[in-house]
Amino acid sequence: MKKILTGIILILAILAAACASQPELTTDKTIGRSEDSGKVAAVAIKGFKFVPAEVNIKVGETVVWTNEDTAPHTVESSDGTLRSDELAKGDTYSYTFTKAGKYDYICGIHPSMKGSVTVQ
Ligand SMILES: [Cu+2]
Repeated sequence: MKKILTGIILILAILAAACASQPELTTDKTIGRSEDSGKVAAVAIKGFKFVPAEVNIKVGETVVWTNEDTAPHTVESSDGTLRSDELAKGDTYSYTFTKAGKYDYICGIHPSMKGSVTVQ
C-alpha cells in the first residue's frame, strides 16, 4: 500500500514538473511581416556590370545601386529619370519609382554597361 502511495506521489510530482516547465508558446508575429510600401531592390555594380541587370518592381518601390568596383560608375537613364553622381567604391544611389514603365539605363562613364528597371 505504501508503494502505491509513493508511486502516486511520484507521478503527481512528475506531472507538476512537466506543467511548470512547459514553455510558453511564442507567437512572434512581427517576423515575416511584409508590407508592400517601402520595398527596396538592390542592384550591385561590380565587374563593370549591373547585377542583376534587369529588375522588376512595383510602383512606390525603391532601387538602390551600390558600386562595388574600384572604378567609378554612374546610373543614368536616357529619359533623365535616373541621374546619379559619380559613384566611388561603396557609394550608393537610390531612386523611388512613382510611375510605371520600363527604365533603361547605362553607366555614363562606360556606356556598354546597361540595365533596366521595369515598374508595374
Ligand atoms: Cu561604369
